[in-house]
Amino acid sequence: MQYLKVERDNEIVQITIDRPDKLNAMNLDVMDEFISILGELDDDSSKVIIITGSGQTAFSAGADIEYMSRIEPTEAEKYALKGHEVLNKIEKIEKPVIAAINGYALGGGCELALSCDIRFASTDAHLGQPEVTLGICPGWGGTQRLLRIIGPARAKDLIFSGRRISAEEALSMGLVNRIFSSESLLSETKTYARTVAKNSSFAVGISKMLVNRGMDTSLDTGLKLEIYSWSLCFSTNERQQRMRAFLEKK
Ligand code: CO8
Repeated sequence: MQYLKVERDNEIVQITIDRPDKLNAMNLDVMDEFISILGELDDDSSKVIIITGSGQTAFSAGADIEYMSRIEPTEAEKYALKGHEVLNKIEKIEKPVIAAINGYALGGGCELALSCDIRFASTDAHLGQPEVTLGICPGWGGTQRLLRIIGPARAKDLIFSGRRISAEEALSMGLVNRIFSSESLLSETKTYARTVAKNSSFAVGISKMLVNRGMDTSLDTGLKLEIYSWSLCFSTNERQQRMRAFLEKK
C-alpha cells in the first residue's frame, strides 16, 4: 500500500494514513486502499482497529482540495460514493474501530473520525467541518453522523460556521470520548484497545450492531433486536467458557 501503513500487534490493527506532506488528505488512492484493507479485516482474527494519521500535525485534513478543484459533478459523485463506501464499512464492520485523532481532523477527516465507534484526541487536536468555506457542504456523512453524535443545534453551528474547535470543546460536546497528551495518545489508545480485545469479540461485535441500529429505529424495535441478539450469545461456546471460568475462580 502506498498511503496506508498497516501494523498488527496481536489482535490490534493500526491503520495510519501516511501522506504527511499533504496533512493526510484523502485522495482516491487513499480511499481505495481503505476499501482493500477493510475487506481483509472483515473476517480475519483482528479484534480492534485503530485509525490514526502519520506525523505530528494531522489525523487528516480531509478530502483532497487540489483534486476537488478540478472535478465536475459526475466525478464529485464518484468521490462521495467512494468516501461513503469506506465510512459505511467502518461503521458496519463487527469490530470496534477507534480514531486516534493526532492533530487536525477537518472536513472528510472529521467525517472519517465520526464513522469510528470511539474517538480519542490529543490535547492539541482541532476538529471541524470547514466545507462551506470552500463552497461545498459536508459530503462524507458529516451532516448525518454529526447530527446523531452531538445533536442538530451543535452540528449546525459547526457546519454553518466552518469553525475549528479544540479537543477540549470537542470533549465538552461529546464529539470525542477522551483526550490525552499528544505523546501518550497512541499508547493510551492501544491500552484501551487491548482492554476491549480481551472481551468476547462476538459480544462486542453484536453490541456495536445493536447500538448502531438503535440510532435509527424505534425503542420497541431496538429492544426486540436486543432480546434476540442476547439470546444468540447463548449459542456460543465462548459464553459457556467465560461464565464457567468466572464461577470456578470463585
Ligand atoms: N487537500 C489537499 N491538500 C491539503 C489539504 C487538503 N484537504 N490540507 C492541507 N493540504 C496541503 C497543503 O496544500 C500543503 O501542501 P503544499 O505544502 O504542497 O503547499 C500541505 O498540505 C500543508 O498544508 P498547509 O501549508 O496549509 O499547513 P498549515 O499548517 O499552514 O495549515 C490546515 C493546516 C489549517 C489544516 C490547512 O492546511 C487547511 O486549512 N487545510 C484544509 C482543511 C480543509 O478545509 N478540509 C476540508 C476539505 S473539504 C472535505 O474534506 C470534504 C469532505 C467530503 C468530500 C465529499 C466528496 C465529494
